[in-house]
Amino acid sequence: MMRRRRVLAGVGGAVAASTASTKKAAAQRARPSPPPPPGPGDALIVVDVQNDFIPGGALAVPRGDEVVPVINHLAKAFPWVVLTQDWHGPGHASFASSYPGKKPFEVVKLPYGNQVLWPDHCVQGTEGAAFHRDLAIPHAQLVIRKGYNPSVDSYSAFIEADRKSRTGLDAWLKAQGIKRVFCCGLATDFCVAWTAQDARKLGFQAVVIEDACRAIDLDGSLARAWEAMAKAGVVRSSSATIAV
Ligand code: VGL
Ligand code: ZN
Repeated sequence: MMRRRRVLAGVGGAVAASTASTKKAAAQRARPSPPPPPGPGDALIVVDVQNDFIPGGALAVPRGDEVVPVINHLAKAFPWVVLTQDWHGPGHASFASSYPGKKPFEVVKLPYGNQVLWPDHCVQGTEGAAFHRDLAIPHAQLVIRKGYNPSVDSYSAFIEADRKSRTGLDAWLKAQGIKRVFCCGLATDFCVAWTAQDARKLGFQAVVIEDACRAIDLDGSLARAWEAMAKAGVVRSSSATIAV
């Protein structure tokens, strides 16, 4: 019995070892290959790298400043670069200060659905709405401003929160023959996630460069955003996979 068990253990060990190596090979096969290098059909969308989303700003994203050098470098690989700018008027519908008794990060119901209320941020023409001073992408061709409709927010660079109004970005990208967008910037779980998902909805391939983003992560919003992006077919990638 003892002997038999020992033999079995020996066999089991061999099986375990071979299973481990098979598993390793399978993991290597299953590992998503890095996206092909950027070419003429690719655009980088740099989302909301604005002072108010940087530590010290009105709606600071933790470590938001760290994306700036990563994005500056990455942008050199892309023939097309779009910058987005959150651009609200004073008294905007997404500001807690617009509702007596409401505080930032509470949720209200607006005609188009639930709206998270934010501290006043990215008010048109203010220093908080300006791009981070170190953001350096001189070849960026387009700046898309969003959230300027007083009664409708817009996390997405494509479609406002009413899910109807368009910013025009879709048509511009298509006019340039762009088929794939790489998204980065602030914040991963709001404006980056919505932009990437709408890109898929509008027929583009979409990649999010994770280390070129930072998140707000409000009540699990980051995990939910990655789930939703995966479901929409957004590829999760890192700047290390993109040759500059
Ligand atoms: C954003 C909240 C409110 C963002 C913009 O850029 O992710 N988040 N406005
Ligand atoms: Zn905003």
